[in-house]
Amino acid sequence: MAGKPKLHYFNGRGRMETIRWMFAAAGVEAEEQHISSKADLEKLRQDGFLLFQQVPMVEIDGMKMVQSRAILNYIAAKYNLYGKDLKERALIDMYCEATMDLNELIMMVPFKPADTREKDEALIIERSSTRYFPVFEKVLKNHGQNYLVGNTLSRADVQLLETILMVEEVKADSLSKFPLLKAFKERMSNIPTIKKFLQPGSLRKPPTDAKTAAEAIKAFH
Ligand code: GSN
Repeated sequence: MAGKPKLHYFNGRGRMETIRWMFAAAGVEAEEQHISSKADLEKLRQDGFLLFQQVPMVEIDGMKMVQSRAILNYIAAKYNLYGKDLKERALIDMYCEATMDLNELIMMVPFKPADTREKDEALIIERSSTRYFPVFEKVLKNHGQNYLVGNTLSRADVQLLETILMVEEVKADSLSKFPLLKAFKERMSNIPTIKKFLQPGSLRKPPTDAKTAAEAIKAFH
């Protein structure tokens, strides 16, 4: 049997967190090799393991994969989280790109100057409540299924749940006007593989604090 996928990244969420989520949702156990200094990153580069000199990098199936989207595409396709045909995949891609736009807004906040925090958070609240959540609420209503696409779990569900939880960390009652999304969140959080990931002891990382952000900046800049 092939070994566990190995995730190379700093010990924080960043661009690896969605990959951690995707493995967890697929029920695949992964292991982590943390980059905690410039020397750790330099070693991976010297060894020729980083195609574009960047992480995330995931060792999987004999490959050293980089580019977070490429990695997610591979995991989703491998573990049947990517729809049953091209049109389902197209929808899944649109939903995922949208959640990623929102996710990225949140992901970057700890790396910005502290004095813009209020403005950054206001934008997240505005974008989620006026641009993204109303659309997903409508998708759930019109589609009438437990999942966003088709009638089975896809990466779109996983990525939306991840991002909902991130928005709630900014504003706890963010779903108050979105009953179907609230029910979606409960349903998804209770899928056994996901439930396990949400419990302590999983590879899930806490929100990036100033100390973790400073460590990442030191390693990557
Ligand atoms: O999605 C991706 O994996 C790439 N398009 C971007 C990867 C990236 O920016 N990696 C950063 C660290 S994680 N933060 O976003 C990185 O490796 N920076 C060092 C560098 O020399 O670019």
